[in-house]
Amino acid sequence: MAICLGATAAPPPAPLAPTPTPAQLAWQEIEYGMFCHFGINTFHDQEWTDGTKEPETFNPTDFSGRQWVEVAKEAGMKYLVVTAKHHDGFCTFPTQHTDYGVTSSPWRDGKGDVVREVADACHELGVMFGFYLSPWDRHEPKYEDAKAYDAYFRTLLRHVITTYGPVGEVWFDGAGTKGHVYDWDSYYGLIRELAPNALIAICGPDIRWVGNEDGVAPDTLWNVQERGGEKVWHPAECDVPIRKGQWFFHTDGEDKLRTLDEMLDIYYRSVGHGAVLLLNISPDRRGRLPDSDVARVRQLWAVITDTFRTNLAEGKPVEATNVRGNDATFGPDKALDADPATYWATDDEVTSASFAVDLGRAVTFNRAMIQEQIALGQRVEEYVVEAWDGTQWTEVVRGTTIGHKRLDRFADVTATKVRLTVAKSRACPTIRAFGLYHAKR
Ligand code: FUL
Repeated sequence: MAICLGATAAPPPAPLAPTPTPAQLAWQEIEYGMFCHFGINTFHDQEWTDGTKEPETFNPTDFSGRQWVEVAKEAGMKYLVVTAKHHDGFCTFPTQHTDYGVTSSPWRDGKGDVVREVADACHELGVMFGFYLSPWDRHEPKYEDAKAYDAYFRTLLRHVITTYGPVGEVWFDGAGTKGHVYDWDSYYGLIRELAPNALIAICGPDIRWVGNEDGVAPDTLWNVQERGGEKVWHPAECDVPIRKGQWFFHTDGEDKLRTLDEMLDIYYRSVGHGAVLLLNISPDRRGRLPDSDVARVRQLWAVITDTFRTNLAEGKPVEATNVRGNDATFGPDKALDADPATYWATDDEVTSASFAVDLGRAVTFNRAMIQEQIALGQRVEEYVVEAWDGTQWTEVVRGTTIGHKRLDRFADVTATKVRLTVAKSRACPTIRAFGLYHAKR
């Protein structure tokens, strides 16, 4: 059925609560970041040291935090999270509050500062800066006294935020903390006071852990979660090391480096499932990202940009079974333009609807991309993509949630028309983008 669009102005759909905060929305938009685990462990071939390794052993030979950020930027990553302190308690930034850190090391005569160089490069190159500060501390004697440790931890938090900000993300790891009671609310309160736009991740209210270290989000992924009987927007981050099982550098780790195909699979199953990907690359004993890992992330980004360069559906004629208020503002062509602000929407009572794109000729594709306008809340529960083979519609792919972005992979399909159906939705769908692509890999 074709819809004749009138000139009446329809109001936009009411947001479906809960919705993301502006900071969450901006973070979901950037999709992809770099994690860097670097500290005393780097020099001991260990994932976790116990807080007794001598600070003298920390001595990178050719440190460049800037190189990390440059690689991140070149390889499509829009934020970087650096370990300011891991479970061993070793501070990679100078502080008078402990002598267990870079100041006691021979590196740059005790005047080096990992976090400074990374943060400065981030700010200069426009990469969002984030830091990891481990609550669990195996070195600090105050750890035995929960209250005293809370005060120590807040002091470090305050120092890092005020010295190196603006901060986009604070990463609180839950590992090792069983049995210890932290005054989380006081940590959150301090962050909100000093860095109101910073997102608190993992053990925190703004970003949730996806639940594994494989870089994979489940097929059905809701941003909305139940927390203490309340529905909240709590988007998922997929943190994964590029070398299997190794967050820190190991001298024999090169054979653990994931292949390009494995990395592509991770990308499609994290970003492509509506989550954010935080990919760890461990700086080596030089204090630089290993050449092989750098080559891998560059390859990955080259394939991604090549694949998604040309949207074969962009600007094509399209008809929908329903358009909100018959208003062109919400027409299905709004899902086929490159404008992130516009979207196709239906009338409030219509929670199942389709649009069909006329490709004008037989076009071959093997990837589909769908985005919801999540500023208005996450809605779609089931969708179908079908192709017209000249006689009938055949299903190409069927899925559940979409969220910020859904990417689907399938074998080559050649069709003259393609149809997107939202089969089930929690409220009228708001589809921001739809794309078809032909990937070579
Ligand atoms: C885990 C930690 O124990 C690992 O060492 C690493 O920091 C990873 C990101 O989180 O819980």
